[in-house]
Amino acid sequence: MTAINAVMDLTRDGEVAVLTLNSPPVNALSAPVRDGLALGIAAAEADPAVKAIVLICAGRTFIAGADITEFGKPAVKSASLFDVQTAMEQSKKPIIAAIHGTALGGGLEVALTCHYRIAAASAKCGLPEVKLGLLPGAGGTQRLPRLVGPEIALDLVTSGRHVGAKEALKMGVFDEVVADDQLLPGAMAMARKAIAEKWPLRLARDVNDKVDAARPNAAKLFADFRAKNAKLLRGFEAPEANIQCIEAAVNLPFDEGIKVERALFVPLMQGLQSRAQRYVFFAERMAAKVEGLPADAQLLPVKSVGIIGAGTMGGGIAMNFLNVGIPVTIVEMKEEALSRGIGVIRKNYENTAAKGKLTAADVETRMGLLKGSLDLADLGQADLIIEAVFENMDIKKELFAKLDGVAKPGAILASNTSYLNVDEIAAATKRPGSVVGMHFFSPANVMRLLEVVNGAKTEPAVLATAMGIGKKIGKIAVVSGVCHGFIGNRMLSFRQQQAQKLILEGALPSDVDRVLYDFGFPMGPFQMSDLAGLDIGWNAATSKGETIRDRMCEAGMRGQKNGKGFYNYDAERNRTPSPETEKIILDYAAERGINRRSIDDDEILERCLLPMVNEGAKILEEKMAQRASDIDIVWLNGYGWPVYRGGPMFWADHYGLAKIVERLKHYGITPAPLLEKLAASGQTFTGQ
Ligand code: T1G
Repeated sequence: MTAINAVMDLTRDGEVAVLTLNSPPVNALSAPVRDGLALGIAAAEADPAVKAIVLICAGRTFIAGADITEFGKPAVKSASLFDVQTAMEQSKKPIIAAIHGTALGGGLEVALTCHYRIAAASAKCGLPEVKLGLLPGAGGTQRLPRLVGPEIALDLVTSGRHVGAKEALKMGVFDEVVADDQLLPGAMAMARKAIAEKWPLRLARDVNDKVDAARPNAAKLFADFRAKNAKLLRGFEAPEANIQCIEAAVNLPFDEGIKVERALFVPLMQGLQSRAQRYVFFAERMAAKVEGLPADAQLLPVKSVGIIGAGTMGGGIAMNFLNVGIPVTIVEMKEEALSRGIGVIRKNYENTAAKGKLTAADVETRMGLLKGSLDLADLGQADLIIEAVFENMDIKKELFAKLDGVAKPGAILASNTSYLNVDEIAAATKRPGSVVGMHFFSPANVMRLLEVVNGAKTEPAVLATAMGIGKKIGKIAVVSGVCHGFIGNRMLSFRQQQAQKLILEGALPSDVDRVLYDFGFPMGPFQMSDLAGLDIGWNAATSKGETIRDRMCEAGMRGQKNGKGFYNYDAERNRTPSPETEKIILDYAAERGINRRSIDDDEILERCLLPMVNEGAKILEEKMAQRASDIDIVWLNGYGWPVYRGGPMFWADHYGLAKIVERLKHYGITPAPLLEKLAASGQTFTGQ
């Protein structure tokens, strides 16, 4: 074996050279890796005894892409990826990529430059650059469509999705798929066959039949794709650039297409959207790190889960655990509620199966792990019990006191409360150390965010386990301290307050919704209220018309569900402004002597977002969030903040903290001390 450099070894087995790359954690294409590839290929080329080359990686995965940590930093002297690929394409010996784990981005682009590709059955591949606000900048937009055709290439580069080995084989990305433990033997066999049968030095760049065939209808193909995905890709810059690269692959010779790819890559790399999305990539991983807890903190076992409450939240929460094979006992007080709740879970799975994402057997497996009960005592063996009952402190305290007598020693007792004081709930038990908040977001089986509320007495192992089980069920878990509304809802309340003021002072609900929709939110606060239902938490018996919502409910408005709310809705749920609601707003403002005025979009946006940022600063000052990027992760994954804007704190940094201080004062809002301090010192929340 020859050590080519610190990360690349070359061994020779007969006429086959094996280049083994080993650069943890994911063999990303850092400078040493690029050098190792260039030198390794040169060495194998120079050895007359070598007739074929296998490129394989050690560790958890094949190359997972460019080294994102290098982006934005001064270039170091090393071989470029382009150099490596040129050397591969000029090789006189067939190069076979042996792929396991995930061949992503530049990693797949390296593999596409090889002559042949063999993969382990569990391997995946993809071009996820679009998720970083980029495009495959090493020929992926030109080679992939030549192998799989433009339609599939468009899907892969604009979604960034990972493709399993079987699908990749069918597409034509992989040439062979072998059992996981047969990857190297399979690659060696392929290499020997290539030598014996004198396989051609096939380059993806020369395979033009699929792009040639697509060219006559290219205009329609791309127009249809753009139209179909317009809503999904709204506001993003990278997807359109990716589409243009695939268009170039269809309409231009390879080398011309590469020039288009390069020309479109650079502005994305330098743009704020990609900086935001690369920041989010690392922020998501940082959120999992809990200060004061070792990364390998001892986790408590969670082999069975108890859920109290089979309503929308309880049922959704239960599905998360059933999905990963953890048995769930769900408890309700009445048989009718229990059966309904279990029926909704089954219906959800059946709907998923109808879309082909689950088999009927999967549904039965999941349902087989679910047990219903009317007796809390049935939770006596659960490792983790999560309550999802009515948001009332007395009810929760009474329940936790009962759980104290039911749960086994060491069981974790979690509350799904969305804003109540977890310490108060914990104090209702004799085991406050075992109590933690696990705030799921509705629909709990869909939304990725989980706020893990760290009580004053929550034990580290309990906190670590809540975070760990959150990751296991596919959530992005963020630690929050105990305060009203934790991180997300606490900030949201400030946006809601301003939105209510704005429609009294002169804006209409549709103005506020439009401004926030155009900013990138999926919908504005008033459309959201209609969707959720205006009568949530409203009580006809006690309602006295004190708020605009009271008056709307008293007028029989319930939002989208009865077609009348801040908007009127037709049978297809198309919405139009509601003159009745506008009158309620105008009368309400007149009664309070408010002289309405025209309010411009900039003011609407600032008054909705800057108070949230200000509250985020207070959350940081009070240490209710570990770091500014955690606040951003909460808003990105729980409230639809557009990922290409990085999150409220990242956005604030680029809006300008000094400007924010000045604007808050202009609106009569006192800036948080931390915000003033950072603004005065020219620092930022996120350091980005
Ligand atoms: N560069 C640098 N570090 C990376 C990395 C990368 N590409 N991918 C992962 N890491 C780190 C990550 O920060 C974490 O570090 C550790 O590896 C484990 O990751 C030219 C321009 C591969 C599916 O977008 O999707 O190629 O926290 O916790 O859940 O056209 O990482 O341990 O210190 O995520 O098992 C394209 C991004 C780049 C792939 C593994 N490639 N990575 O998931 O582990 S742009 C990507 C992932 C590009 C070319 C363009 C995932 C994963 P730490 P992890 P995981």
